[in-house]
Amino acid sequence: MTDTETQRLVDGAKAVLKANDLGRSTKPAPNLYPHQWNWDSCFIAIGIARYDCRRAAEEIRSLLGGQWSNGMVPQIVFNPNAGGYFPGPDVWQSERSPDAPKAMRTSGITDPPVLAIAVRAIWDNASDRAWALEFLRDVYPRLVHYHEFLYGERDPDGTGLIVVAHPWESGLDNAPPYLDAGSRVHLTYKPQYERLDLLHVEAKHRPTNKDYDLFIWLLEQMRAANWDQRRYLATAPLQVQDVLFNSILCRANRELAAIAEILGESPDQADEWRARTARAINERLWNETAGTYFSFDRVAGRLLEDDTIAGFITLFGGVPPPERARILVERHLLDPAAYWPSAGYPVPTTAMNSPWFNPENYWLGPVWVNTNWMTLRGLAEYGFVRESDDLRSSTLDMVKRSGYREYFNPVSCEGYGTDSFSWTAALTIDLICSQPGRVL
Ligand code: 2M8
Repeated sequence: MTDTETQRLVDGAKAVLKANDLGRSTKPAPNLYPHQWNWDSCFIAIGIARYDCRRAAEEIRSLLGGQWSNGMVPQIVFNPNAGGYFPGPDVWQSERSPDAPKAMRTSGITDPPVLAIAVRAIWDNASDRAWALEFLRDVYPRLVHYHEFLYGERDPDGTGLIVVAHPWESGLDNAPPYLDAGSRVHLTYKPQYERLDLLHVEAKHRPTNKDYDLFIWLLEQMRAANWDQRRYLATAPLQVQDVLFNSILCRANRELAAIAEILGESPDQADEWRARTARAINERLWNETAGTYFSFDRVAGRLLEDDTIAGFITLFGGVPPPERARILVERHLLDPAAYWPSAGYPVPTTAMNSPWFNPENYWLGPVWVNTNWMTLRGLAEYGFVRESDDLRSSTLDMVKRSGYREYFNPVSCEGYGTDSFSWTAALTIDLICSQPGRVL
């Protein structure tokens, strides 16, 4: 890509983020997602930190404004000035829980825990060290509290494997493991609701009505328990010890330990959490025959052997020993029939040779910039530098060709979902800046 093309990509990305700016937070997209989402804001902050650390810090402070008193950082912090999203605050009714914040309304579940990773990125980019230290000091106890929530309330076996209780908590809502585990959930009634997402995106690119029935029915079960995590988990019909979520948590613990050291606090707890979760992923989620990691269905008591991108996110988490990393990369990631199309765009979110694969539908196959971003960082850290560089180039090329779309066809590169998608824009900036010798 020429310097002019790269500059155009950066300018376009900044324009998307500016247009989606709500003041102290950024909505993921202009119409489809008008509130603040947890992991979206973390990726957004990582991109914005490349040119405006104070604004990136505001993004995080705004998200933490929605933190519950039990430590949970919710998946959505609702913007009181926006409607048009289903399920909105009146459906979630977070106020049923004494733990929910009083000043604002949020959803009642969490999201993949990218938070400490974003905070660390702000520190790494800040030139005003005194200001950055103040920022770390301010948010650090709340990051610890969030991780205490995950280990205290979402690790019923005490193994270090956190349970995801709703497909929306996984971030990969209709990915095969959730449709698989979801197919065993018996919906005791048909929930009544009206979808709004289909006003903005074609149905064939979004989850099905059947998937939404599961999403809403589960929401209603959790709401009936007044968002009491322990009470709900005791009989929860969907419980997944998710590879992607737990791998991100390993990475977040590593960054949390680094933040602790910067602040002169003890890193021991974060280190112990990281080691515990990494050990459990290696002991319980690795499948020797397949040569990859799978999520575990805690209700059915079995691995969800659906081949998805989640296995590669373990690299970002620093989870696999070198020998397993080599198997993951050489046998799976670089397989042209599965994840690395010879004339196309890696990395499809579901293997192309999986029966679930659909190149146009949401998390069932399209390429997403955030999963590529995590995968290529993991690759570089495990020494697969050329593959990481190639993945960065193809990801940027994809955005250059099709715009700041939500997701992309791995073969044709066609963009789907919403346009002007914030994390695509933000991580495009970060990918450009992470090239050697490149500053904005
Ligand atoms: C998508 O999920 C939301 C529910 O959280 C939705 O479909 O309404 C997912 O891609 C999720 O990972 C993402 O955080 C969210 C906002 O971009 O959209």
